Amino acid sequence: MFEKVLIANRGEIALRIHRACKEMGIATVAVHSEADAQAMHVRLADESVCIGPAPAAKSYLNIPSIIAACEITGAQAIHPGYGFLSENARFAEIVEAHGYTFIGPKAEHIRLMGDKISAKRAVKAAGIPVVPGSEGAIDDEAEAFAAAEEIGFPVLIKAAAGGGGRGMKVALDREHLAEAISTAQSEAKAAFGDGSVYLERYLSTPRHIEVQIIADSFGSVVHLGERDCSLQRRHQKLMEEAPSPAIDAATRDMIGRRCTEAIRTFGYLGVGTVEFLYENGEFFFIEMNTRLQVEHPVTEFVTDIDLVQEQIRIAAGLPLSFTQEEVSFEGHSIECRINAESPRSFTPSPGLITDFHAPGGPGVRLDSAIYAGYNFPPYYDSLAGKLIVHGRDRPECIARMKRCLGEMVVGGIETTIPLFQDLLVQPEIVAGDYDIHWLEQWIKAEG
Ligand code: MV4
Repeated sequence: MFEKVLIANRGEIALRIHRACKEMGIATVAVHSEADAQAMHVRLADESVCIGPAPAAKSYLNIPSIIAACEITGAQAIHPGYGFLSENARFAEIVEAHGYTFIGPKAEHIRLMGDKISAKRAVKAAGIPVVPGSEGAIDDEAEAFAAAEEIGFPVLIKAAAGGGGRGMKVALDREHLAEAISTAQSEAKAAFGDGSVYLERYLSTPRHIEVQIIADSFGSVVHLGERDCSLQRRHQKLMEEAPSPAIDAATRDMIGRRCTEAIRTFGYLGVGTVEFLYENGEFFFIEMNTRLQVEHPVTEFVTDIDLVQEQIRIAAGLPLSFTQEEVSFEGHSIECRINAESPRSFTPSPGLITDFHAPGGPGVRLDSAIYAGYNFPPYYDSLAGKLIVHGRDRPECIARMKRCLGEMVVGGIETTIPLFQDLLVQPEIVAGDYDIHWLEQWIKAEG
């Protein structure tokens, strides 16, 4: 096992990784920007290294600085968290070339899944159901029209290098296809340096269901069930839950098996998330994420598995500490993302946190790096914390979340806490009856 791990991230996820390391007897190295000298991840780590100025491009994305921090401190492995360098295949290769271990999947799989066209081709060949669409990239208008006629309108044009909703265009009919394709291609070229696009049938009212998988270097691949991440605004998830209110045990077992069988054929290593749209009882693959995700705690609550400790074990060449047969799903879990934002306009609200009180009690977890007296910086994302609760069933879970939101105090800045208090009494939320558009429509209607 590693003796020292460098955490190439900040905020709540840096604390999450630090906690896993300490419980495994591993020393931690924090890296930080000049703006983050007072950040909690720096205070908790055993050692810290300043890696550059406030802008992420000069610090948390600064690969030479991070490698140098490893050399200076003698860390043996790097955990990238999520965001920043976590899905950068080149970074994973550089880490390994310098003799350190990248705590994550192999560079080849990060690269394969980073290109949405190659990802879709690979998972389809491995037996996972995908959204009907073009076979690969669209090169010219004739190809686009032929594919769209077969798929049927409306069609969605997606960028191969996009993902997470970036670089998508809807074409409602034939008349708008050519223009939508050329706009999508030039926008993709400008944004990602790769103008490749592909076509898919547009699913109008799906849910976003994602399956957590985990694989070790001995060929064990296990699924940990699904999360429902349909409640999002502008491709930013706000509330997630496990299990999905729309999925029963037999369906979970079916899609979970399809995912593990596919991932086994790849020789994949570490944690991964297979993302689906789910509509009228059918799953359609959209993307695979090759990182630990923000919403992983809801899976940890219902499975009682520590995903970060398992990631570290896998990277150290140890086997998974459980088999598929040993995984069971207990109760229900919900996560609310407490963002430093206005709860209505979602404008960022950085600044001095004057008061802070954490909710607690049975089945409650708060993953956060804020504290009273902390100046929440304007340079990074607005996630101030994740409030995650577990209950015996969904009603108990909702009641517990409401109770916790009422206890929690974050003074001096605006947060999304009041938004969740309004949301959790809506009949559709109470009933679990929502799709990927529900939240934005509700926000619009609420004004
Ligand atoms: C789609 C879709 C409808 N049909 N693909 C957006 C994020 C990216 N991961 C894929 N996305 C979508 N792909 C087809 N063929 C609708 C979306 C989508 C969406 C997906 C998941 C969660 C929220 C969403 C919000 C708007 C659109």
